[in-house]
Amino acid sequence: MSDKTPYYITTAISYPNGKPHIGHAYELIATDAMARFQRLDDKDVFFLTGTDEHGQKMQQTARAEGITPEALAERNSNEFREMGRLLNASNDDFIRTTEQRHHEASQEIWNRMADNGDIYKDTYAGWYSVRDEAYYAEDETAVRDGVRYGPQGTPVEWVEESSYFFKLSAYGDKLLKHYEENPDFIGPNERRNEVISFVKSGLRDLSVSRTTFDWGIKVPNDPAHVMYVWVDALTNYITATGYMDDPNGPRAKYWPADVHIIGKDIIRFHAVYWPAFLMSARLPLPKRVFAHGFVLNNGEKMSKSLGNVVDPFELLEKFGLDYVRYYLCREISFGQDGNCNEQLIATRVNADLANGIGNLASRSLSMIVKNCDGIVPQPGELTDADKELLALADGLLVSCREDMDKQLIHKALASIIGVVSETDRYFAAQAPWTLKKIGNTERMGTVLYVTAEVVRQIAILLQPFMPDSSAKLLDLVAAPADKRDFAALGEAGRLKPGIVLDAPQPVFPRYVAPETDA
Ligand code: ME8
Repeated sequence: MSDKTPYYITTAISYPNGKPHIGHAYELIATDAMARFQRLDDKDVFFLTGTDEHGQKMQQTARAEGITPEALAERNSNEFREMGRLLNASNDDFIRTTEQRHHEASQEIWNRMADNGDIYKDTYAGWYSVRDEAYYAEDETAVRDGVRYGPQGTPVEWVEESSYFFKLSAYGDKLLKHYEENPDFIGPNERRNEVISFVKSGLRDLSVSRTTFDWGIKVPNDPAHVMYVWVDALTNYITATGYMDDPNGPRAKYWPADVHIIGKDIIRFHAVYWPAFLMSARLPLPKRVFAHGFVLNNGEKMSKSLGNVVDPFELLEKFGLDYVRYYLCREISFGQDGNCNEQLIATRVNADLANGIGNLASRSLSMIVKNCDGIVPQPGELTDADKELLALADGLLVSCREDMDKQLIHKALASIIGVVSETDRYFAAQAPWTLKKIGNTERMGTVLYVTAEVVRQIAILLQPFMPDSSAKLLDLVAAPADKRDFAALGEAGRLKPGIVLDAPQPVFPRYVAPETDA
């Protein structure tokens, strides 16, 4: 058994009623960067993603396409899996809610909630949004042009049927107490405040089964009912750990999850319903739920009718994976909405990568190759400037860890890139080319050594965000395979004088937009 600390991180599971879009790609990339960061930081990581395949939306889409929901789910779930492969996602499992293991876990959690006296049968009458798969109170809806819409702008329909209910109303105070005692349970703060005021406004019991369609997990002992898709969907996080089946099983150590990464539109399900279900089933609660913002184009929601949809697959073709990963993690403040389009990506990657770390690595390492026979020089006595720069690089891990623990991935990246800028300034001020000209080869060697050492550390820290390009950067400084994790940062893994470097190959080429026939 591993003596590393377990760390469990999840994305939301996506509805496979269509192909993956940029929002799905964004969530997976960001969560992957967090999972990779923790792995490099010596945690025993379990990273889960998958597809949410039941519910009325799936059934309706399948009907419109003239295929079965099974076939729709199978086809699009494969698209999501393929997207994960193209994005270099390092998830340890991919769950599909149509799997047997998940049916069993969902029925188990249902039985536990029922055993606790929290499930009763009645009749539901109210508004339902199929697009959100959500029930809304009348005062959360509004009529425009004769159509009634829910709070997320999706149409709602009147539903009236026999239904099981979950006694959510009994959990308001318990939830508020939990938020109070665990201030980090919901992030960012805007979402925490939103959830608290929603709970304070009073919770009504939740309809948790449907009889007017059958594409779902059957309610135990009452097969005329299928579970409300969110009861089943949220349970996926625990299904994958096998915790309910065997609390000592091989993956049970991962429950409770360290963090669920989700979008802001589904915070209510994760921060209200999910903890209430778990309290009722007497299961431990996840430690944190963090909601990211939406990916927009010039501040506008992407939509087919506006013609402003940014397709993640096209971006990958144009820019290559690591530029897309970098852009999304760096430019959009995680937790806020942000923009994504080709112009913005080009500007950002050229500034930070081609002109930034790429240029720095190539200038400093090619000087070692040309002037030191490719041998990493032995540094002479360090000046204050050298020491200050090394201290900056050595200090990055602590600040990045703090940021990543709060899911502030953009902030961690900004501070890494900040050290690149400092190193650029150092390199320009120390001017090793002048030192060469005046014959001070020892000082030149020291400056090149210090710069290459910072490049090494930057490359290690960039791995979670750009795994392939960072590996190439680490090849350039001949970092051994077992010296690429965070234990090799700082003093412990210092670049070894005397090792031989090859002529640097460009890792971050400048992006030039292809000519268009305008
Ligand atoms: O909500 N920008 O699935 P989903 C950023 N099945 N994120 C976005 C986005 C955008 N433009 N659009 C969607 C579901 N997302 C449920 C989840 S979890 C137990 C069940 C995010 O396919 C969205 O917020 O509609 C969610 O976190 C994820 O993509 C999947 O959305």
